[in-house]
Amino acid sequence: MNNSFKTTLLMCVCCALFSCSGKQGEADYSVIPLPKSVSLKDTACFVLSPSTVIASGIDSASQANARFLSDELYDFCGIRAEVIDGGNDTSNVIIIRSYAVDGNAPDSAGGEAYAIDINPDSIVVTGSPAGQFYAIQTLCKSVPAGRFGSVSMPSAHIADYPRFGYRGMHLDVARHFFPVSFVKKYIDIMALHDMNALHLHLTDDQGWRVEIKKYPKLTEIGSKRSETVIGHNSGKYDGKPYGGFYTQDDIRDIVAYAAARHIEIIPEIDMPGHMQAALASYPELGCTGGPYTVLTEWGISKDVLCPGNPASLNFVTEVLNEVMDLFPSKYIHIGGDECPRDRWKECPKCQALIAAEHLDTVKSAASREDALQGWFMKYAERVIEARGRKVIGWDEILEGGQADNATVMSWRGSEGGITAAKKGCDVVMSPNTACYFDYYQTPNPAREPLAIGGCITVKNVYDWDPMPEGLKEGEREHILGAQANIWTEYMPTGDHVIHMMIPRADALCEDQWCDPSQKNYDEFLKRLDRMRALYDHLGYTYAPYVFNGEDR
Ligand code: TNX
Repeated sequence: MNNSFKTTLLMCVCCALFSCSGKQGEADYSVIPLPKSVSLKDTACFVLSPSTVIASGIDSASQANARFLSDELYDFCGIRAEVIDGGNDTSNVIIIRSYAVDGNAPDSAGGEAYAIDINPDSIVVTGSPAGQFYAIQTLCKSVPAGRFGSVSMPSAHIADYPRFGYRGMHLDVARHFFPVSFVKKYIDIMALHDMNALHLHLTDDQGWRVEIKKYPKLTEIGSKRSETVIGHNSGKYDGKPYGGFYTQDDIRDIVAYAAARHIEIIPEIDMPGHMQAALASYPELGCTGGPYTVLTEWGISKDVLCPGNPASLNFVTEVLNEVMDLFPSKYIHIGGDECPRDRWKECPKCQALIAAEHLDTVKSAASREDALQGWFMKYAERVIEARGRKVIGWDEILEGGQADNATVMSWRGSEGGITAAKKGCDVVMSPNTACYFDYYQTPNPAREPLAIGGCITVKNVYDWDPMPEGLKEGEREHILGAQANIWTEYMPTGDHVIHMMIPRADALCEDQWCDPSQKNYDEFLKRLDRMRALYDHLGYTYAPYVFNGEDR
């Protein structure tokens, strides 16, 4: 620390001491994710106290952000700064400005850039609505966690923008169901990490979790299973009926809550595999006609949707249209993963479709049933594109050689993503080598709650670069960003999900937001200590391993 900065700090502490009562704190702008640039100034600090006011612009977005800042500051450090809409106070004020008012926009990265100018009398936040929101997160993470009477904030200029435009987390609400209140908590944690996409895995063999008005049995029957296997498919069952689903009102509530935090919800209806809960509800949609039951153990079911049956295609059209009515997202996820071909090989209807569509001659497919999967994904793609939306799917979506407008989520390592980017498809990197937060977090599973297997430590996540090696210019632009997945076979409670999410999400968000040149694991761990204090304060059930040296 240089001398003039020490003097500044001393002045700040004195200001804080004389200006208010209660515990004094000090802000530190080394937050997670680390901003691109922080230039400290030689002037005195801004003192945040209950007499600080927040003045928003006249637009509703900056007014909403101003309120958000007021509430979050209060939750984090106990100081309530009052909001004045369109206010123009000249001292002890935090001003939230949109580009239009400022006229001096920072270089915008997908409209998510922001600047914060901290001076003794004022803090000026500038950005688009999303940029302001990330600025607010930075300010709130910079204050100390706890209950303070005042916080001195060193004068500085902060300028920041994300490396990637897609910064996601996924949540599997099918294997276990989580109430709306928990999904909101998950969104809060994502917002705190400057993420902008929540991929909700809404359907699977073990449960269908979203109300579809045209197909009421999907939730009447498909949202319930009779019991759940114990452990890793031990053959023993708990004997307890399990179920749950989101009504369409619940979904609208979740979507609005996320949108207010600049997070888009991307719904996934997994097809044509992982469909057994739907087949249990409507057995005619499967090749054998059933009967089927909602699966009570984990793994991959051979019973999948029968594309040879026109009723199945109608089902896909109608379900996707209701889903698109509910979710305004640019992307609709149609799964495409882990679809065994066994039933299709023996199904006269599927074989007739293969013949009628000449799928036995598709050269880019390894088998006629692979071509059928490709044909089916293309069908779903047309339903989605008819509404001006874009398809996203797991990397198997490339296998049939047909869904060529799709954005690919590369999960089986990075290969699928590399192949897709070379073909000119957009890609979200989510490899199971760095982004599977359902894996253990230490090399010693005995100290952890039961998980699926594997090992992905905080350091593994931090050391990963979403930009795969070996891509040329023009191909690299197709890498939209990164996402971690939380598959919940072994996570029956929300607290358990958070244990798997934090602090790996801290490492992930620096992969998503920061340039590789900014990253340094030891420095990150120091920043993480301050996040930990915040998690303690907020009562989050994070994993302790990296803090105890148990992750090696
Ligand atoms: C693979 S990733 C799956 C999921 C499982 C997960 C467990 C993907 C597209 N499919 O169905 O839950 O592994 O790690």
